[in-house]
Amino acid sequence: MVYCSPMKIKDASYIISNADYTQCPKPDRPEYAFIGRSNVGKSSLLNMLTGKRALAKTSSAPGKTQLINHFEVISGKKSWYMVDLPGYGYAKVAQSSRRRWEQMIENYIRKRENLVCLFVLIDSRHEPQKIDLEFLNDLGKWEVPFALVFTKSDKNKPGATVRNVKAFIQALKEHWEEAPPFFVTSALSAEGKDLVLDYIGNLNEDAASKG
Ligand SMILES: Nc1nc2c(ncn2[C@@H]2O[C@H](COP(=O)(O)OP(=O)(O)O)[C@@H](O)[C@H]2O)c(=O)[nH]1
Ligand SMILES: [Mg+2]
Repeated sequence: MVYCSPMKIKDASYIISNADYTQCPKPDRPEYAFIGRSNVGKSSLLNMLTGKRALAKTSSAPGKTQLINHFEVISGKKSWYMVDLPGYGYAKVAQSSRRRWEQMIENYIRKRENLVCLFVLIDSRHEPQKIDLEFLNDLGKWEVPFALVFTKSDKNKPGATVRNVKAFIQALKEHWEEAPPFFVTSALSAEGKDLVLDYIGNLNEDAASKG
C-alpha cells in the first residue's frame, strides 16, 4: 500500500469554449468531463472541487451552458482538464437545437481521445429518472468510462440521499451487471470533495504510467 495524501488544487482557470470537439484544446493531458440534466449542479460542482466559487458560471435558470467549456487545473506538478458540458433534458429547448446538442455531445464523448472519465451528475433528491438511465445506457453502448455523482445532498432530509442512491443503483442493475463508482456531493458543504479529487488523482497517475 502506498499512502497518497489528498489531492490539493493549486490553480484552476478557464481556457476556452467550443461547439465542436475538434476545436477543443490539444488532447495532451488527462481530461474529466461533467454532464447531467440542466440545473443538476455541474458548474457548482466544478467550483466546489477547485475551490474557486466563480470559475464556472452557475445559474438558477436551466439550459444556459450550450458549449463545451474547458478549464485547466494544476495539482502538484500535474496539469489536467476539467470540462463543463451543457445539460440534457431541458424541456424548453427546441427539437432542432436538441439534435444539435446531442450530436455535439455524442461526438465529444465518443471521440475525445484524452477523456479519462465522464462524471454523470444525478440529483440526489429524486427517484431514478428515465432520462438519466437512458443516457447511461448510451454510455454503455459507446463503452465510455463513467462515474456517478449524486449532487445537492445538503438539500435532503436525513436518510433520503441513501434511499435515492440505493434506488438508482438498483434501477441500473436491470441493465448493468456491475454498479459504477459513485460519489455523493454537496456544493454547499463540500461533501465528497476529497473523494472525487482523489479518484481523479489516481486516474491521473494511471494515465501517466501508461504514458
Ligand atoms: N443547496 C445546493 N444547491 C446547489 C448545489 N449545486 C447546485 N446548486 C444550485 O442549483 C442551481 C443550478 O446549479 P448549476 O451549477 O448552475 O447547475 P448546472 O446547470 O448543472 O451547471 C444553482 O442555483 C445552484 O446554486 C448543491 O450542492 N447544494
Ligand atoms: Mg452549468
